Amino acid sequence: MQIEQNLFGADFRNPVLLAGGTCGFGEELVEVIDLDTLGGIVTKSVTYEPRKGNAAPRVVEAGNAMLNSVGLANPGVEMVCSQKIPWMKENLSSIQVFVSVAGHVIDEYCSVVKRLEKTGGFLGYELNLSCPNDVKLGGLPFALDQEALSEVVSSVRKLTERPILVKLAPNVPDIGLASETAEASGADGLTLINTMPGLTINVDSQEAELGAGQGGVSGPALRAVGVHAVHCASKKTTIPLVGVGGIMNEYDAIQYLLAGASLVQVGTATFADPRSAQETAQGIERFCENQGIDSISDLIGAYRKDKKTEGLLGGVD
Ligand code: RRO
Repeated sequence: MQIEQNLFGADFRNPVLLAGGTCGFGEELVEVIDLDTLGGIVTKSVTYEPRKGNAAPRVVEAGNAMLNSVGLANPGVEMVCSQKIPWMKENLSSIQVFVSVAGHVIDEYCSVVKRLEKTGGFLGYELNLSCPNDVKLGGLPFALDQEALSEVVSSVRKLTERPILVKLAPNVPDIGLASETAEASGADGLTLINTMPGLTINVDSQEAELGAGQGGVSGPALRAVGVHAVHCASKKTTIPLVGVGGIMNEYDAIQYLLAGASLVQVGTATFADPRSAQETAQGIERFCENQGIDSISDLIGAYRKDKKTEGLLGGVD
């Protein structure tokens, strides 16, 4: 049973990564899980200056979902280069690391990437163009504006030969179009999807439950949105897709693979059980063995090949 893949010029021992913003830089989790059992990790998004983040509470429950507004809290690129990357080099040398990059303006993305390029010691970048909680931005996240999306991706493309994943937002009119734009601008892969803007209100105080007011919805309630986004992107692009949103176990992950994702990320589930990603990876392997599937590549995009969905009702998605 072959669960390993070579993508972006690198070997992934299995298709499961920890999602950006849910595992820091790996240090907090190393005590609890064996990170070497994963395909890789995506770090917390890194900005040029350190950011304290938004007012507490930053996380609340929202039905079958979680609502967060962390507000991009991170130590800034200098500290990441001097402390976090050396730690990751030493402790995560056998898994693939993507550094997530965020910013208010295109120049900030470029400055962060230029600084990280000088340091090295990781595989590639995930450009976070879809954070719903960046209050100072004053405009739309880049992923919600085709022109801004294209400009930021092509600007960063000029600065690095490392693989660039572009993390897109669910709340766009046409995720297929956003995917095409990101690919045409130089993305090597797409991460679909970030959280969906949401709000919960305390009925006694009549105030928002989150300190920042609104936040981003993640967890099981987001899963079908994510699987659909991957499916739409897979019809419009040829680059590898990374599925994220509501993956709690191997069956959820396999839905993303069937829809066309080559890799998946586990995020919210890690908060409930730090071993979720590890167990999901083991579960995928077990599933394939039980089903007599020789290679993970037989699962990836298999939904598209399903004759039952072709030509029905004028093209059912
Ligand atoms: O830090 C956050 O509040 C945050 C980020 Br950067 C993101 O990309 N998605 C999200 O739900 N929260």
